[in-house]
Amino acid sequence: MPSSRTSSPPVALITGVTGQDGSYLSTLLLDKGYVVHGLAPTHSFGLPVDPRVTTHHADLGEGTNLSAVIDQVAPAEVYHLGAQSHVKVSFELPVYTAEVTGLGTLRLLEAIRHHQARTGRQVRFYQASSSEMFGKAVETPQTEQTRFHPRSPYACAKVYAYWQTVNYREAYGMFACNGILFNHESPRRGEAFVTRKITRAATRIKLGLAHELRLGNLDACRDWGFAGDYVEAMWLMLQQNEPDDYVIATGETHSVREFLDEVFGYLELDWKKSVVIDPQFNRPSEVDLLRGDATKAREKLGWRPKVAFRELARMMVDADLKLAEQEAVIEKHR
Ligand code: G4F
Repeated sequence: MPSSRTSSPPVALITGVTGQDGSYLSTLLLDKGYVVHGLAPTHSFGLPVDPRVTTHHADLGEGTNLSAVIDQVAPAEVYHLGAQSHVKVSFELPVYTAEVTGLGTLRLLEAIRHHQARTGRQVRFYQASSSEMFGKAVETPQTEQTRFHPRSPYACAKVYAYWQTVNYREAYGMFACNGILFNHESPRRGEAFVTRKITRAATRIKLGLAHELRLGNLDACRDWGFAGDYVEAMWLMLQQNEPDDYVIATGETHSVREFLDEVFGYLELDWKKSVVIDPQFNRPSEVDLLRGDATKAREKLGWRPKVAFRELARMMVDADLKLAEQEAVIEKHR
């Protein structure tokens, strides 16, 4: 049941609506009968937004316009997905990342707190926390109790946002939840992230559109799940009686090398013939191994992942093969 207790459809606001998660979450909420509003930066080059979503051009760097949008939309639920979310980029833009990913969350929480005080209406808040906060992980698998050791400006900003979310819950009684999501991918994943970079390149190589794939550290291990499954967990968190924090993960870990094996193997190619190791894709400090334990989410939310590693890799390859085929047709007629 959506959290709104009124008879009119519940209203949700999604920040970062042009991203992968924003795209899947919009569809999920629209299918459940929500009125969906989305926050998109004016300069966004993201995914196309479902035409049933009302978009607002507001920026996480600017508190006044966030307040204006919250007051105008009067959402029952806010899903805060907007961020500078690329880990490697955060080393190049640490202050910008702190502004958007860290302070942007605080600005939004403040806008919601003032809106609640003015109107007396409760707004439920979801914070997109990240497994990157575990960083140089002190234990495996990681749970809600695992101590954070962030390894990038991005992860530091996410730790800040995590604690602000907890603090607004404790200090002001806000219904605020952290979803600590491990890596989650899909055919809609941005091409700068390693899984999609690999499936795009491998399918283009298959069709003779490319010959080389330049990558950094192949030994890094991640707990990769399907974004479509993970947005369901976000919604479930906001439907509970009490706000809380949850790890969302598959419980399996695989290296970048294994992802290459899976993708190139499926395409009957040998990745060793195409992959070139390029240090420009290494990070000044790396997160070597992440694997999450989502027992709490399973027991309290009834959530479990539906798509496994192999199926995920193949789903992405199948989608990118179609894209590459379209590119090949365009090439041919050039
Ligand atoms: O795909 P990645 O860039 O994802 P990363 O850094 O784990 O972060 C993603 O997941 C987090 C958890 O959900 C999010 F919070 C975050 O916003 C983002 O969505 O890199 C995965 C691994 C890294 O260890 C990286 O060093 O792949 C390694 N890698 C090796 N070569 C590469 C490359 N990563 C990228 N992006 N590009 C490469 O060429």
